[in-house]
Amino acid sequence: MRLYDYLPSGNGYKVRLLLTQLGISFERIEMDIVDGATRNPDYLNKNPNGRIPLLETDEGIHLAESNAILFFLADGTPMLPDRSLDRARVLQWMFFEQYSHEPNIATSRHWIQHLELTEERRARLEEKRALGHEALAVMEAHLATNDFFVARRYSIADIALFAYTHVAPEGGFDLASYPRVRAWIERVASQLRHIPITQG
Ligand SMILES: N[C@@H](CCC(=O)N[C@@H](CS)C(=O)NCC(=O)O)C(=O)O
Repeated sequence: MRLYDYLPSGNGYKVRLLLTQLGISFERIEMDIVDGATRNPDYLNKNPNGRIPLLETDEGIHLAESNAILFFLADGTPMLPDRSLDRARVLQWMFFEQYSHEPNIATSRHWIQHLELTEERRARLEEKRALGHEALAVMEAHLATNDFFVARRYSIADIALFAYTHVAPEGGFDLASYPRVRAWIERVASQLRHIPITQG
């Protein structure tokens, strides 16, 4: 199993974390995305969308999109519930993550940490800040009556949301007014075989 990855990426981290917690050994290939490493013809043959993470199985099959990779790897393990409604709820939270959370919180972090803050980006950051806080408020409300996102236990829905939530302050999001989100971050970080985002 091979994972095309980029260490600061939360999307890559989701897969690294799940592989580690499932005890699956893998080779990690670091791609310098800021330098355009995912846009060369060789890599585009593997993933025409030119992004990490990308999973390469021992049979040579390629699978892109972090949450699709989580779903594939977790199937048949305790990290993905069996009941169809619970599986749909996992997808519900993973689509929420990709539409309402990641484009605002992860993108702000990437721009602030790695890219030049042009006037245009500064203006768009303001908009992303408001939308990112809306997503955090949705999470805070759900966690008022739940310890985890689905089926009252740790699953890939938590991994998908944890990846960029726990580093949200690096994107300018103060988590002080989200005490339940902060308690959930602690719960996720205390799961067996947890690794930090900085660990390859
Ligand atoms: N929806 C995709 C997003 C993947 C993505 O945006 N990857 C970024 C790093 S987090 C990337 O590879 N960017 C490089 C580029 O766009 O050239 C997923 O969840 O995997």
